[in-house]
Amino acid sequence: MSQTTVQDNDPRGVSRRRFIAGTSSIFGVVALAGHAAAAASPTAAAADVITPGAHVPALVIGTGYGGSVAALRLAEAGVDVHMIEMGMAWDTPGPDGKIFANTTSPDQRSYWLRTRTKQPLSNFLGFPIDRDIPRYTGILDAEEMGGIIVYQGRGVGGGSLVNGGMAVTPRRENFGAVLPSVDPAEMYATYYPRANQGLGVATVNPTWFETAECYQYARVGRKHAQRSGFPFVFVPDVYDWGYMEQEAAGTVPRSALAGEILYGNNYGKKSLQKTYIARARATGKVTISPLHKVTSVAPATGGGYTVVIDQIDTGGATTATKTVTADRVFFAAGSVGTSKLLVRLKATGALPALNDEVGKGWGDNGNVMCGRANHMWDPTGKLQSSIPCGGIDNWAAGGAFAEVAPLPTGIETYASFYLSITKNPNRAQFTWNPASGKAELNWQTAWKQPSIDMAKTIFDKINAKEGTIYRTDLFGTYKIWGDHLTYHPLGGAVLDKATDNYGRLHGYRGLYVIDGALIPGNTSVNPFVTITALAERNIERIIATDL
Ligand code: FAE
Repeated sequence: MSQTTVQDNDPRGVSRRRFIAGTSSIFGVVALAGHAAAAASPTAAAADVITPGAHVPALVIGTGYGGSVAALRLAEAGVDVHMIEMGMAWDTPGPDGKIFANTTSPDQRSYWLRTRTKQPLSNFLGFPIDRDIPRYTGILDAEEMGGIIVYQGRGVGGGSLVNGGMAVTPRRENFGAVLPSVDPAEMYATYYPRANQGLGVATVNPTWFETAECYQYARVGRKHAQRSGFPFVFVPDVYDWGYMEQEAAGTVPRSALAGEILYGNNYGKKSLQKTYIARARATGKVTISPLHKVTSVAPATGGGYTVVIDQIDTGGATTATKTVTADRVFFAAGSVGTSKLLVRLKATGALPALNDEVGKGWGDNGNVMCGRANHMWDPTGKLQSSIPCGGIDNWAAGGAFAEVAPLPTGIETYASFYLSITKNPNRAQFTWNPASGKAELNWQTAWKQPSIDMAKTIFDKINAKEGTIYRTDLFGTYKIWGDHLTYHPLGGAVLDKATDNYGRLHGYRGLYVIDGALIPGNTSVNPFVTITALAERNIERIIATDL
């Protein structure tokens, strides 16, 4: 049963005028100290940074999909919003003239506070490919959570900075298992279309696809899928497909065709910085503090919440600790970030009335990777677009949806590579460990076995048909399955369990979850369109009834 006790912190006690009152005067211009000044934008970001003692009508923790939707819609409704983001602004070019590092040459910009890269594909031809890098607040976090490495984007834009942009709406017949308490009719009529439009989702031009050199790998993937009787589907993306065609024609600087993806994309991808966040900033009512990390949220005397924030430098050290107040707080720190915060705040007495569902229902979207070694007459191409555009749909029969993914090494590898999303039933839980002072996740590596079995329903059959074998050199020596990681963390503050059916946290009025933590572990396809659509649905209701 959900606990529904409500603490005496109802922001409805705060007058509507105060809630909607401007905050721009409160956010004075402060210079970022030390390294942070060089990392963040010297202009907009520095001017926006939150000051100690500030009062904020709506504070959003995190700038990924959920946070960006909340910020835009609140601002459009007249509410001043401040977004707190632990990562960098990613709006200033480095010494090479580019904002983001290339996948083939990782540098300090590539990883979040690591001294060595942690590449998802750790080996090539059996040899380890990780290398030393300077420790820095880089863009990709490879967070080691015991039995699994959870990859996440860090910076203004969250996961949209590092992801493949694959923007997939689940098949309607699968939606009931994805979000059982949500009416599919309203999602498919209103919120999925709104999300797709807001994100700028589109599909590759099928005519261009047939001859594009950079999609030879996808055409080989399609041929092999179809010869084994599996449907191949085009997968929409937020990449600017017209730009990619120009990249191929050699008329613009290359981005997808230069292998950019995991460490950011310098040109063609429509990350949130170019869509929701740009629109939110354009309202004049949204400000952002990069390199700021929320560490505590607790009821404030007199209503609203006290929020404690560490400002950090690009070495990860705290340079200032700021305490501010907010009438409403939106947790949008991503599935892992939101879950860890809530579990800690409940256990350590800051938010004791959160219910026992907090931390539960976490899943990895069934992610598992593998490669296949093709025959010499099936080359996959030296030039590969880093943006996948197709997948193999065996969800109904075998519980797997496999992206035909690139292996943009710049050389012919004769390899086909796949990221499968599977119907893995295992769910993990975050709990607070007072001894280590950390929220821990009890996922176990062996829990990936169902995912491997489901992916094999596709690839065993293709290998048998084609007379090919699995690659064993990409994740170690003689290791077929990339079963140690996920790109798609989901759950930990599940909708209608830890929260009500619109993301309002049980136990506290004015606290909301609005990110991937709401989704119970699996979306049957890549998750960000569903995260965005659910956020659109929930914020519409919250604005209509709570403000
Ligand atoms: P998210 O985008 O993770 O944003 C959370 C933000 O909160 C981050 O910017 C954090 O730095 C920040 N944060 C965390 N804790 C704090 C704190 N305490 N204080 C301040 N800020 C904090 O959350 N999905 C797809 O649908 N298609 C794809 O093609 C795809 N490819 C992917 C490839 C990679 C390599 C990765 C890592 C992910 C991929 N994903 C993909 C997953 C997708 O990016 C992810 O589901 C969403 O970004 C999650 O959105 P949220 O709003 O939940």
